[in-house]
Amino acid sequence: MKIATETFIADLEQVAKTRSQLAHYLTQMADTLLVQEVGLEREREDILKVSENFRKGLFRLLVLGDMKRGKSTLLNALIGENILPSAVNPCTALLTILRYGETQKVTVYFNDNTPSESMDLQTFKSRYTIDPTEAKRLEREQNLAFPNVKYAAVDYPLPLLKQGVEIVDSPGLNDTEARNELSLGYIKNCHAILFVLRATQPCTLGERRYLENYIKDKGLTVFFLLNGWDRVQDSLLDPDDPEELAAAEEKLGRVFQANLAEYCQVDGVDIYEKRVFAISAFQALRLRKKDKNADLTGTMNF
Ligand SMILES: Nc1nc2c(ncn2[C@@H]2O[C@H](COP(=O)(O)OP(=O)(O)OP(=O)(O)O)[C@@H](O)[C@H]2O)c(=O)[nH]1
Ligand SMILES: [Mg+2]
Repeated sequence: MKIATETFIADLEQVAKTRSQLAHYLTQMADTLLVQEVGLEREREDILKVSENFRKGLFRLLVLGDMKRGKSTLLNALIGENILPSAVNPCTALLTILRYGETQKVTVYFNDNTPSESMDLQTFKSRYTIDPTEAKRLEREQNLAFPNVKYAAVDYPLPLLKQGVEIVDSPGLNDTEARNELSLGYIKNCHAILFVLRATQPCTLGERRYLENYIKDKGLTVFFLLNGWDRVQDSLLDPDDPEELAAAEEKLGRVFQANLAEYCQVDGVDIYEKRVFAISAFQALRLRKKDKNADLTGTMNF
């Protein structure tokens, strides 16, 4: 599969056009309901709301996954810059919305009466990421890192975002219900989910629990990204043995298939191939940092 930045953006333009047409048809439908006075006021309001969303052309993509699966790295690779904090060390602690803005800045919004606060990316990275020891302590105490923060919004002048795409990075899911609520509660505001798993640690108990409790039968569009597929080779006794690599990849593929197949059924049709991708966000980011328009073929669908 070829993920060329140019065609991706052209596709999004097409999506924007179709959405605007749909908005027009829906408004017509709502008008018809009004004229006919058929007592469907609530339905009419819903139709108008959907129409308004279509008109705004917003497409919101939420990146979910357990801690340290490479969510932030993946987003950085997608946009081709190291915008979001991603590392072995600092953990994403806030829901972070990446959206279009002429000038690059971060705004932090609070859920109490504190006025929103703007800052540059560097300040944001240093002030609002937490180290893993801190993350573990908060998890034990069932506390949030920044309880009065609603979310952060990163404005960035990227063509991809100009089409109305918003990409949402989320703190890693874990056993802290309060923190999961933050990420999972946001699901309903999003059009599609990228669920990031670690290739070399297929479907942990925690991950199966999130899928079962929050994703199953919710009518969501979920793509599963088996990230860090490059690590499969590193985990071999002989990393240069192509047969050992092929056998390991096949075995992993079977385990993921067994766990994820049930989430890739639409109206009884199996769309596993269209929903599950083995990737290396790390390699993709490396390529994109060298060349903005790099062809990421080698980093997708190993
Ligand atoms: N080898 C390899 N390492 C990766 C890959 N993707 C991410 N990593 C590394 O994994 C570590 C964690 O990546 P992050 O992007 O911070 O992970 P995250 O899911 O955002 O982490 P939290 O926000 O703490 O939940 C970093 O050191 C990345 O460099 C990959 O595809 N391959
Ligand atoms: Mg992160």
